[in-house]
Amino acid sequence: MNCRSCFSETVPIVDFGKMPIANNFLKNPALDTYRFNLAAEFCETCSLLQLSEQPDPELMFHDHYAFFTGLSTFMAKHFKEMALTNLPLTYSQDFMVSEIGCNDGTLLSSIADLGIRHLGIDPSQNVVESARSKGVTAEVAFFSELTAREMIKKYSQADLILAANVICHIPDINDFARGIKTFLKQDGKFVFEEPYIGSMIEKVSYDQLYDEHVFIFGALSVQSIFNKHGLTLVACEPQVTHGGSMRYTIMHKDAAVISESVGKILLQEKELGLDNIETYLNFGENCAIRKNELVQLLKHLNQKGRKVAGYAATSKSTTVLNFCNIDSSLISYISDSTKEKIGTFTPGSNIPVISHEEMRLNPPDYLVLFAWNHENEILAKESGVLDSNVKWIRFVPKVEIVQ
Ligand code: JHZ
Repeated sequence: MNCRSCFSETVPIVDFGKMPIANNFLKNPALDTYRFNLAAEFCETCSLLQLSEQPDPELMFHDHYAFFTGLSTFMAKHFKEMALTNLPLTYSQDFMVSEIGCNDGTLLSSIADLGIRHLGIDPSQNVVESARSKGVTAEVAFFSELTAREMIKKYSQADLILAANVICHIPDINDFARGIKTFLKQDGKFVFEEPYIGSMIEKVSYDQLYDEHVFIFGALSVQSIFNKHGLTLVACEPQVTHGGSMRYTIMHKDAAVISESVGKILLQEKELGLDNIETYLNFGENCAIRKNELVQLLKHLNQKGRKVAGYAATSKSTTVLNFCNIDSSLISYISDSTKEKIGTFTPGSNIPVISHEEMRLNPPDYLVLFAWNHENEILAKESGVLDSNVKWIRFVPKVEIVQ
């Protein structure tokens, strides 16, 4: 295929096989018929890791999107910090903050509470309604250059544009970058954070790859994407969220003051081989090893008559369950806190999703931690509530029973 950013020929690195829509949690699994091939390719020219095929955006983002940002207390605090630390010390009355992919308004509500002009943009109607209920001004739209023009007409250009775990969902990345170029004031900042390619490679967290995540970025690829559009990377700040993320700050080239962090992270990425195809081919092989280790452990526990369930019906779990061919014979159910997911089945693998309360009433022997990225929050929350005999299984950064 050709790279979505620079159009060079890409190299296939891993193929996970047929996949359903990751967040298609349905009460009637017979209706879950759509499948696409989940595979990743690497562009040696601009170091961009990308899916070779992505379903139509409308199949993933709609009026019943099943993910709500605010369900993690840790993430809610993190986004408050992201919103507030990026505000300048002083700003005029017409200062405008926009968030692309505002979801349920968890981040923007901190801006709205300060009475600052703001605008959330998200393609999923139901989460936008949730944002509006928090006093957040939000529009239902996919962000693009055209959307940017429409938003400027209706509101204004933005001084600060924020996005978290969103840009990696947008396949037409050049149109997106043109949209930022248009929407961002001349001295404005675009700050976004995403799961980091270095962490995914290091931890073999292959479950970061699913339909919505068409890209996994690093500083090398981000710099290349925005440079083509008169914008530039001015800062990189590593984050602990989602198993390792990177926060990038982008400005118009003319206004940019570039921090030392950019050179430092770019150099680090080269030293780690994140611009080298061998690193990615090796990652592809490691995915197969991880799959085998998890399946062997689950089969072994099953043969010993142990009851195994899952904790958190994440989007990421759809990749793990389908790639590893795990169904309800190996994992009886998965418990989750999202009310929209309870009573449904996991896409493709048809494992029932129940509430954590129901799980705690009749707990299994083992719980596979599908939200491994929220391990600290979840283990702290469950200690003292969950039967202390229940053992946790993690599969990132390696497959093991947590001691
Ligand atoms: P979590 C989503 O991915 C989708 P997911 C999206 N594409 C993305 O990029 C990331 O978020 C940011 C459950 N849970 O955050 C609730 C509990 O049950 O890893 C959700 O179903 N108890 C936009 O889905 C799921 O986990 C808890 O205590 O992989 C969310 O998982 C917590 C913290 C979560 O994201």
